[in-house]
Amino acid sequence: MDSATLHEEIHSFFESAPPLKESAKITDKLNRFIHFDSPSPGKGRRVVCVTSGGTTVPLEQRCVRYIDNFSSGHRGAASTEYFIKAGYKVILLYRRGTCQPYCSSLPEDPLLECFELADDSDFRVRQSHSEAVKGAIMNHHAAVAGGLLLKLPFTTIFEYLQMLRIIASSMKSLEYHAMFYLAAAVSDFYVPWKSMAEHKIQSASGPLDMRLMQVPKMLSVLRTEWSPSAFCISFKLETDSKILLEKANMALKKYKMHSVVANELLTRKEEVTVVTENGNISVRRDKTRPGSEVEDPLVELLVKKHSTYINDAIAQDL
Ligand code: 9Z3
Repeated sequence: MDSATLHEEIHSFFESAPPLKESAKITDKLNRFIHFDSPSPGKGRRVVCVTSGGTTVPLEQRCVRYIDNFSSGHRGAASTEYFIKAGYKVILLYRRGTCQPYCSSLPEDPLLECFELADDSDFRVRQSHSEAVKGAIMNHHAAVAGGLLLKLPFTTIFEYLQMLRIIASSMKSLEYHAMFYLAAAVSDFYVPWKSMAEHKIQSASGPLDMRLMQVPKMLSVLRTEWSPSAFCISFKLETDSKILLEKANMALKKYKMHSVVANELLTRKEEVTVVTENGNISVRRDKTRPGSEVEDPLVELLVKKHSTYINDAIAQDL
């Protein structure tokens, strides 16, 4: 596809999308977070936008049904913790209801399982969960109060791409210190808002025949226009290992990514392959350490690559 057609498709995607609620408030939050809300603000501070969870594609404007993309949000939540540990400020663009940073040791329904009634009018943390709850609250509080974590939720593909565009524009001025870590599972197909049924589609009308349009690939405009100096990592998910690396390599070249993290659905928590221009690097979870996560060595590797990228950019500027 030539660049004029892609731009036209992107333009029409955003033109026809329902307006993003509170976009001015989001922009304001982002600008404060990126430039001010930190004990040591400034251009040298590294900021990463981590995207996490799957986008939905509504089938009706007053949405009753939608198509969903698989992602628990674990990759994004765990990676956020490791980026913060490495000194980054993290903008976490996450799907509502998916895994959150610092919550992995809490039960699935924390409110009901972590607390118990003390008497008729009061409640307390259950003894068995008190360490986990304390740890989660302290870590989360330290990250937010220290100006290191800003969480922004999305649900639909429209919200996700509109928010990604706003975030990228806000991060543009950070130049090489910005990073995008695009772990969200993004829909490839969608129903344009204007051709979408307003009300619930009726089953009495017989089998449903629906045409889905292709979501324009925004990765290349993110790289070339929205935030052209940022270090960009995208993810490639496949269920067939035979095509995974080839597809990741294609994405690397087509969208000019700095690395593509290739993962297979079934083994994604054990190993990933970081595909780069200079070859592939396999990254595995350290099985000898109980509770270790593949995101730990993955983020470590990407942080090193980002450092090299920044140093090269500074050397070129001199
Ligand atoms: C991934 O590949 C993520 O690693 C997972 C993480 C979604 C598998 P979980 O959230 O899983 O921990 O359960 N994300 C990217 C998937 C994606 O949609 N990539 C696009 C593609 O493959 C490119 S942007 O075409």
